[in-house]
Amino acid sequence: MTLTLTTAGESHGPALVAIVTGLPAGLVLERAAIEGDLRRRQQGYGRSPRQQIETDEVEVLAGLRHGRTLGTPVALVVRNRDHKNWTWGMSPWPPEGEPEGKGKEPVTLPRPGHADLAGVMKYGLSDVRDALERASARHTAAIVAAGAVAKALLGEIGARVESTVVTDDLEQRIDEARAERDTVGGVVEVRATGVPPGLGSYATKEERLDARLAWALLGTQAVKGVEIGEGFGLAELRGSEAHDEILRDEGGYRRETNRAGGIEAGVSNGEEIVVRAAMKPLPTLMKPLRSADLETGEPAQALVERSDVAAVEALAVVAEACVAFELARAAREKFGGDALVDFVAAWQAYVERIPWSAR
Ligand code: EPS
Repeated sequence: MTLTLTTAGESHGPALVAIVTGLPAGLVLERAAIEGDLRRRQQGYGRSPRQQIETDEVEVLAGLRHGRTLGTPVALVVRNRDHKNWTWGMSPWPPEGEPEGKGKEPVTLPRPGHADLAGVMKYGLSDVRDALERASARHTAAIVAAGAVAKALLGEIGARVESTVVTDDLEQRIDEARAERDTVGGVVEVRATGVPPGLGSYATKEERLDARLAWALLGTQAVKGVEIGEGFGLAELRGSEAHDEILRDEGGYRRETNRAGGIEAGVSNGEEIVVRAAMKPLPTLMKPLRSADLETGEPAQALVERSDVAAVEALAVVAEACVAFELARAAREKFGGDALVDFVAAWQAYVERIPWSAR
């Protein structure tokens, strides 16, 4: 039994879609919890005026009845309110009869750092819009909706996932960048408590929990680096300084330090899971970098259009969703169960067997 997530949707298309399979039957989902996370993702200092257009809400098309999962695929939809301005430009069918609107003129000035140039070459496109629409971080709304579902499942076994921005003086850096018509990135941290030892496995690469978290985070727009626990800092330390000594008391095994970030050999060790992700500065610049026109081959400046100065606070919420989804997936693999009660009973029997108390 595993959890899967498939998403579809373009930034200015009609909607984003997330389909989650593998949830047990009987899990209570709350609209307010999902929409609360969608709103959190939209907030944050430095976002673009696009966020004044969008007020993300979730629609559930399948898998839920009266607020409880049926054990069948759950289909979540987040509509793009901005689509009303793009009904011609992003029409799924030839836009005959649609009033002309945004997206009519092909984009031919690829932005360094975005999917634009690699996308047109890879897919044989002539309009950069055909690449950028799916590559857009608007997609992360679907990830956050699915992450909220994963958090509901984790809550049933006492696990909780939170995130924060760890870059200092972010607002000041954003103000400075905005004044210079530039963008900034930053670093976010996700912490998960109450995660039992034994999620993931050292048996194969695919099962390693750290690899799965890194995969999920690096698969997110603008993320260029991931570290677990002390991460890159561990490379500077001696072994005697780097590892978390094992202590035992009446509560079970515990550590006084957590440099491993709660994962050893690809397996959760019962300590808090600590993961950081580094976000590059956003590539749509008001003061564009050099590029080349796709039609003429002539030197040109990259596309300039509405953009965020920073979306680091949004990334924190997205990273939280990614980590929650991967932890929930690993928990489904470990505890199974078609009904939520079976899943919870398997977790309970396991944590009673092992000398561990939640942290
Ligand atoms: C994005 C560009 C901007 C962002 C968008 C991601 O969109 P637009 O071009 O419509 O102004 O606002 O992010 C979102 C819409 C969102 O909800 O996060 C990009 O190119 O990645």
